[in-house]
Amino acid sequence: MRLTRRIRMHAHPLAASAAAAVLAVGCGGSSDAALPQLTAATPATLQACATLATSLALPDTRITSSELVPEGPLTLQNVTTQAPAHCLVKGKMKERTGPVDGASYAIGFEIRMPVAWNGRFLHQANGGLDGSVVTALGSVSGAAPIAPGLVQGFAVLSSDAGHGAPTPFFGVDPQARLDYGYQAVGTLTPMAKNLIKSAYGKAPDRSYLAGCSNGGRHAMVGASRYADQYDGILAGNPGFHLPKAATTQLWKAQQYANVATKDASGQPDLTTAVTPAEFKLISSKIVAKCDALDGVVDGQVNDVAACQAAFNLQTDVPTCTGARDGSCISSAQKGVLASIFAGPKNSKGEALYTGTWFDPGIAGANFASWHFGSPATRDAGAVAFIFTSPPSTVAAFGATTGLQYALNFSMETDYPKMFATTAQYAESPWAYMTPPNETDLSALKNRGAKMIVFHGVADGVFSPMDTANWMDRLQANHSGKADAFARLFLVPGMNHCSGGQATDQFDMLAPLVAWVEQGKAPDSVTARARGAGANLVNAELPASWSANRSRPLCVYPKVARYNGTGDVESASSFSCK
Ligand SMILES: [Ca+2]
Repeated sequence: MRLTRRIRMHAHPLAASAAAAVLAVGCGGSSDAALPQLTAATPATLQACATLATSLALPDTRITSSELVPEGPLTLQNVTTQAPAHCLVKGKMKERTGPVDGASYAIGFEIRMPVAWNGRFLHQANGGLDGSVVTALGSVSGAAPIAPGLVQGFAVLSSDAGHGAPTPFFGVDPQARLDYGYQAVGTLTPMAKNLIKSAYGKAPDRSYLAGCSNGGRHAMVGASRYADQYDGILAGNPGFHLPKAATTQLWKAQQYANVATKDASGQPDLTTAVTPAEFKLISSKIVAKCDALDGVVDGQVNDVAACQAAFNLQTDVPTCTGARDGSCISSAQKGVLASIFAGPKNSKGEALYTGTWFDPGIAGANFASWHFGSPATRDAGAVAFIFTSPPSTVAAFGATTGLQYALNFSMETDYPKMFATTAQYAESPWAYMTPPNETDLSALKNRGAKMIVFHGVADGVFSPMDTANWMDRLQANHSGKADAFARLFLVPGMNHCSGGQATDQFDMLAPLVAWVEQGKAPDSVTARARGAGANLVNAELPASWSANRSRPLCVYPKVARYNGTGDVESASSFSCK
């Protein structure tokens, strides 16, 4: 309902800017005549590689290796990509010993620079808690990208964001917190540009910052803090309000505990709160109510806003009269789910984070893992050490379980610690984790840079509604003309960065480059299902979908609607309206 109201509110300015964009694409000109048009990058060839390890003298930087990697297969996250010949440089910045825990810290990185370079720098921002240098392949957009950044010819940087393990304990170190929050990106960027200049004989013509999840957060923070350093920003399923999202995960655990089965020691097994069969049931009822709203019954719900108005958890899903057997949802479960989808509130009724949407993708395994597994295994430690000030101690945290930490976390007295500072921890978690002035991207806009954001509608941890709200506020703060430099694409059915019953394979990097360097503003991006024959098959696709179903992803708040004729499996039969 709220979304519908917002769309109406913005209908006029959005329609106007969309019309301008269509004109601009037709003319091949800029999407907004008032904004500068950045020139296109030009290719170059690698001039130096192995010698970089000894020849480079960059501030606060130790190059640990540099070697030429021949063209060949590169496997990352179960996907094998044929990578072009490239120079792989590894190193560390700002090596130091932490004053609190005495541990060794550094900003570890690698950069992969193709022999045949497109003239562009891609800063691959990584997910989760960081803490490992994920292979710098540039897989930053959608599930299992066919042509990641390195294959497209980018020089790609990846880092561990300032700590060497993907665990939350670095949060006791004040500087490691800041590096994770934003300073690693700021420290690495000039180093990477200098390194690229040494390798090719020229600095990158254009620079891009991209990632999903926490990587999407890095990208959104960069859009605010480092707008002078980047020409294009790509933020997927961004955790740009991560401290609120993580504490909400703990709150969810508290809600689910009310309807979960308890083990012999009295501890709730959260996975029993709503079973996979029960989520599938709810998903099927959402499909039944909402599928046709976009003009075609195809198992996909593109009109998210209309669906929120149409679907009613209480009346559209059968209420159990006896035992739970997968064919019904108990009244108590409905109460918990209604509360969780509405979002957390404290005892004063104040919203502590945004709620989320009902979407068929909530039946996805990834959605369930965020709701039931993550609070105890991931969010508890992250909140204890990184998102509250002062951080917990290893001894105190070790004295309890992750689940108990989650269940005992007070939304009244613990939640506000994300805004706290101490003499030792001088910036609050909220300050270092989130984009300052998040709805004022004037610096980015005014120099001709562009930003693309995408978000799966069935993300189990970061609310897509929160991201859409941000886009609404960005529009309002930029006189309804934010589409000239920032666009949001919702991905119906998609879970956190990938998965779910969705067309979740797409490339937004190339469209971002075309927008930045040629003024071709993207009105839609084609996405594909990963059925049989895909490079990484999505086992959750309904059997009724063709293996290579395609759909347009649309600029929010437009949605993909069936044209009334044409192959239902093809994106060409749909239009963004
Ligand atoms: Ca449909």
